[in-house]
Amino acid sequence: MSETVTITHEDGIAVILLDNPPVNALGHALRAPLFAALEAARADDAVQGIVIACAGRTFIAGADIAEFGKPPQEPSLPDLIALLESIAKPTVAAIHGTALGGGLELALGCHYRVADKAAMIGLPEVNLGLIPGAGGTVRLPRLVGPEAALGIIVSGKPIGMDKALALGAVDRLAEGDLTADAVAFARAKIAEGGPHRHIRERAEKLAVDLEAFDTAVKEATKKSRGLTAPLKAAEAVRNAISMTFDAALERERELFLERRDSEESAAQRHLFFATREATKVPGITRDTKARPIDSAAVIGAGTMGGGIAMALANGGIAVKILEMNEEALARGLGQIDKIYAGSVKRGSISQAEKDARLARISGTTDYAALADCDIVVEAVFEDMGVKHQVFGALDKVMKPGAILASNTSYLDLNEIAAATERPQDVVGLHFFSPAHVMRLLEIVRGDRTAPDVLASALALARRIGKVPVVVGVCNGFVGNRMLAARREENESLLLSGATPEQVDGVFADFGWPMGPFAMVDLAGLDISWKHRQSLGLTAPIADALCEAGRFGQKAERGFYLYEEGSRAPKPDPFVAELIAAKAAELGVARRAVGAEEITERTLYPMINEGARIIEERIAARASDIDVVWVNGYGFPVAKGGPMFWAERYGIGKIVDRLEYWYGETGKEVFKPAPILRQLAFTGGGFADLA
Ligand code: 3H9
Repeated sequence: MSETVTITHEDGIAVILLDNPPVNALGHALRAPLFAALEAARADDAVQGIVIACAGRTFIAGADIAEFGKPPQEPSLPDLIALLESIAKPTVAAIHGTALGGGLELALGCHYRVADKAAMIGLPEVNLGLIPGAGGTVRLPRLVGPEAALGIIVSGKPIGMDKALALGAVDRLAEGDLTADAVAFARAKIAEGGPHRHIRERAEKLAVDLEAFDTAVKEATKKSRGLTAPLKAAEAVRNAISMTFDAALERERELFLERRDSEESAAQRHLFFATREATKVPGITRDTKARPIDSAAVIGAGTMGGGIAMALANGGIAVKILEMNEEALARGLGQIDKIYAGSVKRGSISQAEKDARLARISGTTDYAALADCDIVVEAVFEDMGVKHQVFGALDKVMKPGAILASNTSYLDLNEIAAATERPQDVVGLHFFSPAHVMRLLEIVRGDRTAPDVLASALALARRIGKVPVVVGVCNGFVGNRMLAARREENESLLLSGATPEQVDGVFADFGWPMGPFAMVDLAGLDISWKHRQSLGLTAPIADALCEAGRFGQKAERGFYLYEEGSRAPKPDPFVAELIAAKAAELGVARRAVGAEEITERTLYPMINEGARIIEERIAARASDIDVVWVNGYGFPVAKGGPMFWAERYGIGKIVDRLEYWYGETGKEVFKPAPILRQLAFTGGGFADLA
């Protein structure tokens, strides 16, 4: 008996109840007493069977992630499972909530699994840069077959009980009270008299064709995005077929320890906690009650407005889209229909699901029709005058207490809020394009945004499956402001002697899905051209490309050439000549530019801007910036985000090089932010700043 583990005896069955809130993670505080309880039950002749169940909202959700990176404490999870396998009397895991990672592995150490109908099981270790390390890759293939196990382990996605039962991963879905059902199940198994086989004794499902399995591995690991864990997880599952049980188990452990100690896993674990930390917002407590949101309106049916409407409808919210006229509205609604039809065609949603989502979306051209909506999200042209008109109109018609949100990507939210008599109800909801796909949501907190409006925005994000980060008001907020800093040297790098393909290559080597020039080509050069013109800015190379009609992919030429129907960028001698001519015109001497210089002049200014963002409290913490960049801008997951990467790489080294480039160019982007200088001096990390 301990604070976290209790044993009760029910007529020959020992019920071991684990209680380690919030998710019964298998930290040492749970493992040690559980080990003792299992030993006691094994030794007790009065005990004929054992049920392991959990209190609270879930069965064990895995190993305690916070323990990785700290000195290990015995008993380990594999020790616990080995102990379970030494028990001959029937052992039953009673699963509710989510049995994940080490939680499922523990359940696989039992003879049987009884589950609640709404439970989910999975091995999500790859999402943390790990592989299952307590027998999951060896036992699950024996239970459900190697291909099914491969799918579950490499995707890291939990499965529901329909699938789990069909695969044989669980033996029974409970009727009524889960623990009582599991106890009754144990009794029935005792009455049957066995044999009670542990999974290690079941090898029937391993008789598969290895060649076919290897083909399945290729398919399953196709989308690994350069991450190592999915590949290693697949290797471990293959070992379960090709090696003896114990040899495969031993190799799994080695692979797990390798992954656990890798930078990749450290980065992904950082992101796991960072994502959760980002929802803890200064000034908002558990008592801050969110306003109910059942209906929404979106102003504008363009790409952004349509995407936002779909994101909301996908989350089960009824949405009205407002457009200026019937024609624009019909175009927007037609586009939404087309996108959903594409999803049906690809098999990602059913026709019935498409119909249900579309049924939630309606259109109007009349502001008065929006009056009853709980929230309205404006997604019109990025112009303060236009925003003022829209918010002025909304202020007149929306019911009291409705949340007025703007999807602006860089404008001053306080100025937008000033167009209304209710600035406390105004908030920024900066979605990323395509809004129904991209997971990031920057929630912009204005000077007067009410705490319950922020709490509502956070709850809404959760409901529609977005990753929210609350940011303060400044030009471009966190993401676009840092992007501007990253971009600042693009043109001068080219003028100095680098080529677009060389710069993009350095980005690819770092792990970015796309370099800055390929990205501009994709987004369209005309868009940034218009933006520059509105601010009276110029960019000699990009402006010249635009003047030559090279607007990027859509024109089949931009910084690169694109063959008809292809998205593969090809270097273009025309661009090389244009760059050389511009350099000559501007008197810039051309020289060889190395990969290091490219990194220093793109990534370092971005990190420097991130530090300023922390200084100005636009972001509450450095890890919020990492969440923004990984989820919204393709920063490589394996590197944990710009601020995490900077800290691991060495802030001192970065500051030295920023100083150097500041000395060379005098440009503000290189002037090290005071907190970077401070951390370089003290050797501390961003977390020490708080
Ligand atoms: C593993 O098992 C390795 C083994 O194969 C081998 C070992 C040898 N540890 O997400 P929530 C915290 S690897 C520590 O907001 P939800 C979380 O940080 C593990 N802490 O709730 C948060 O704390 P706070 C494999 C954990 O209802 C609080 O619990 N398992 C862990 O939206 C609530 O979490 C996984 O990868 C943990 N394992 O979702 C599962 N899990 O309140 C990871 C959660 O202070 N967990 N916390 O911010 C999840 O996917 C979700 O948390 C879960 C609940 C679905 C369980």
